[in-house]
Amino acid sequence: MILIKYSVTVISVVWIHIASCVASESPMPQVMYQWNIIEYEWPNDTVKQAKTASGEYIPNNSAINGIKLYKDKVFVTVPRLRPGVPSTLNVLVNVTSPKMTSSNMTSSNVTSPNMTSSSMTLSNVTLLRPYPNWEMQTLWNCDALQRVQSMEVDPHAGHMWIVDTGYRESMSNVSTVPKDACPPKIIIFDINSHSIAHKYTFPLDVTGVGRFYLNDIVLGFENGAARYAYISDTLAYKLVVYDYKTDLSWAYTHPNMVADAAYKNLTIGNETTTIITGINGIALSPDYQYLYYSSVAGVGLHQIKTSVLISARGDNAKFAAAVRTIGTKVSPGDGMAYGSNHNLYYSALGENGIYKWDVRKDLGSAAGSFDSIEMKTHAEFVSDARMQWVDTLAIDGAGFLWFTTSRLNKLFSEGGVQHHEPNFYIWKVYVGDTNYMTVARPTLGAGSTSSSILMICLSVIFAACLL
Ligand SMILES: *[C@@H]1O[C@H](CO)[C@@H](O)[C@H](O)[C@H]1NC(C)=O
Ligand SMILES: *[C@@H]1O[C@H](CO)[C@@H](O)[C@H](O)[C@H]1NC(C)=O
Ligand SMILES: *[C@@H]1O[C@H](CO)[C@@H](O)[C@H](O)[C@H]1NC(C)=O
Ligand SMILES: *[C@@H]1O[C@H](CO)[C@@H](O)[C@H](O)[C@H]1NC(C)=O
Ligand SMILES: *[C@@H]1O[C@H](CO)[C@@H](O)[C@H](O)[C@H]1NC(C)=O
Ligand SMILES: *[C@@H]1O[C@H](CO)[C@@H](O)[C@H](O)[C@H]1NC(C)=O
Ligand SMILES: *[C@@H]1O[C@H](CO)[C@@H](O)[C@H](O)[C@H]1NC(C)=O
Ligand SMILES: *[C@@H]1O[C@H](CO)[C@@H](O)[C@H](O)[C@H]1NC(C)=O
Ligand SMILES: *[C@@H]1O[C@H](CO)[C@@H](O)[C@H](O)[C@H]1NC(C)=O
Ligand SMILES: CC(=O)N[C@H]1CO[C@H](CO)[C@@H](O)[C@@H]1O
Repeated sequence: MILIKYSVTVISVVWIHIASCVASESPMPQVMYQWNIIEYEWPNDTVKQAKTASGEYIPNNSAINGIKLYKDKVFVTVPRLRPGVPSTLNVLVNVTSPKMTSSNMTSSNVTSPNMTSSSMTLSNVTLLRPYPNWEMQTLWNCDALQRVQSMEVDPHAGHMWIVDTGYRESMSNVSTVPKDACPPKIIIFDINSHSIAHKYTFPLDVTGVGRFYLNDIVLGFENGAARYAYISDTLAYKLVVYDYKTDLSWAYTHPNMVADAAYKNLTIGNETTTIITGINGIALSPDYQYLYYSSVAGVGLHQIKTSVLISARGDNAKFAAAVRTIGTKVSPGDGMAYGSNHNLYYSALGENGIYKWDVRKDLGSAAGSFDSIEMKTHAEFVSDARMQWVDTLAIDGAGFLWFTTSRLNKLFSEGGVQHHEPNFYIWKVYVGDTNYMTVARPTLGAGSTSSSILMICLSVIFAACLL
C-alpha cells in the first residue's frame, strides 16, 4: 500500500525468529521476521559503499510492503516510494555470519529491542536478496523492474505475475508522463526455470498517464490456467483487467473506487496521517467468479462478478450496473485475502489487526446467494499493538495466513520511524485454509464447495504431518 504524504522514512535491519515451535494449529500470530532497518544482500562492500555515496541507496527509505509465498520461498517487495531503494523485488535469505551483512555499521547494529535474551545472537540475520537478480533492479532500464508494489504467484505453474507500475520521482506528479519514464507493465516470471515467460506493457489508454499507481493483483483461472489479472490502481481509482490469452487490457472506474473524503484522516495510535489512496486491497473467490475490493480511505466492501469484468471490456455503465457494496468494514484497511474455504481476511488499520469474514455464515440457504450476500458476521481475528499498518496478506499452501506490517503511519509522520525499535514485521498465523488458487479448475455450483472442503482437509492433515 502507499501513501502520498510522508516525511521521514527510517528502516533498519534484523530479524529474530520467534516461536517457530508453537503448535501449528495455534491461532496465535507468530512473528517470523522483524527488522529495525531493512538490509540487502550486496555483491560486496564496494558496491554498497558506492551506491550509498551516489544516493542510490538511502537506508531510511526502504519499507517492506508486499509478500507472497512459493514453496519455501518468501518474496517481499520494497516499492520505490522514495529515492534510494536499491531493490524493489526480493526473496528472503538467512545469513549466519555477521560479516556477510557486508558493513561493520550494520553488523554492529544488528540488534533487536530485546536482545537481552541469551538465545538471541548476532549471527543469524535475514537479508533481502534482489529477485531475480541485481540487474533486474536497474532504474531507468524499462526492461528491468522499476517500482513493484505487488505480485501474485500462480502455485500450479510456478509463475510470479509481477506488477511494475513504472518509475517517476513522484507518484503524484501528474505532469510527468511515461514518455520520460518507464511505463507500467506486467512481467510473468517462471520461478522454476528462472526466466521471463512473458512481458506486457500497458497502453496509455488503460493506465500510465497522470496520477496512477498499480497496487494489488489477483489471478483469475480458466480451464486450469491463470488467464486474467485483476489489478487495483490506487491513485487513478481504477480496476484494471489484463487478459494473458489475448494480451489485451482494459479498465473500469467507479465512484466507490476513490478516496472517501470522510476517511482521509487516518489515526493510528497518536498519529494522524492524511491518505488520498483509493481502491487497493482486492480478493478473489476460489471459483474465480467474484472479485472484492475496498479503498484505503473508505470502509465499503464492494463485490463485482468477474464475468462482467471480462465481458464489459471497460464499459463503466455495465460495471456500475453490476457492482454491489456488500458491507462496511470496521475501519479503513489495506490488503485483503480470500481463502479456498470461503474466508475473507482484511487489514483493519485503525484496529492494529485483521478482521475475518466467514463468508459461508452469511450465505444463507438459498443457492447462488453470492449474488445477494452481505457481509454481516465479520469479527476481529488478530490484533496486536505491534501490528501497525497491516499491509499485505497472503495465504500459503499449508494452512497459514502470512502478512506484513509496514508501519507506514510512522514512516509518513513527522517523527519517522526510529532505528532502535522494530519497524517491519512478517507474521504468520494458522487459519486452516489455503489460498483461493488452490483449485485451478473448480467445478461450479455445489461441487466447488465440497471439493474445496476436501482440499482444505487434505492440506490441514498435510500441514499437521509436517509440523
Ligand atoms: C534516518 O532516520 C533516523 C531517525 O529518524 C535519523 O536519525 C537519521 O539521521 C536518518 N538517516 C539519514 C541518512 O537520513
Ligand atoms: C563487487 O561486485 C561487483 C558487481 O558484481 C564487481 O563488479 C566487483 O568487481 C566486485 N568488487 C570486488 C572488490 O569484489
Ligand atoms: C530462516 O531461519 C529460520 C529459523 O531457522 C527459519 O524458520 C526460516 O524459515 C528461515 N528463512 C529462510 C528464508 O530461509
Ligand atoms: C570491519 O571490521 C573489521 C574488523 O574490525 C576490519 O578489519 C574491517 O576493515 C572493517 N571493514 C570496514 C569496511 O570498515
Ligand atoms: C521481545 O519483545 C516483545 C515485545 O516487544 C515481547 O512480546 C517478546 O516476548 C520479547 N521476546 C523475548 C525473547 O524477550
Ligand atoms: C543460527 O543459524 C544456525 C544455522 O541455521 C543454527 O544452527 C543456530 O541455532 C541459529 N542460532 C540462533 C540463535 O537462532
Ligand atoms: C514533476 O515532474 C516534472 C518533469 O519531470 C518536474 O519538472 C517537476 O519539478 C516535478 N514536480 C514535482 C512536484 O515533483
Ligand atoms: C482532517 O484533518 C484536517 C486537519 O486537521 C481537518 O481540517 C479536516 O476537517 C479533517 N477531516 C475530517 C473528515 O475529519
Ligand atoms: C501517545 O502519546 C502519549 C503521550 O505522549 C504516550 O504516553 C503514549 O504512549 C502514546 N501512545 C502511543 C500508542 O504511541
Ligand atoms: C558502529 C556503529 O555505527 N554503531 C552505531 C549503531 O547505531 C547507533 C544508534 O543508531 C549509533 O549511535 C552507533 O554509532
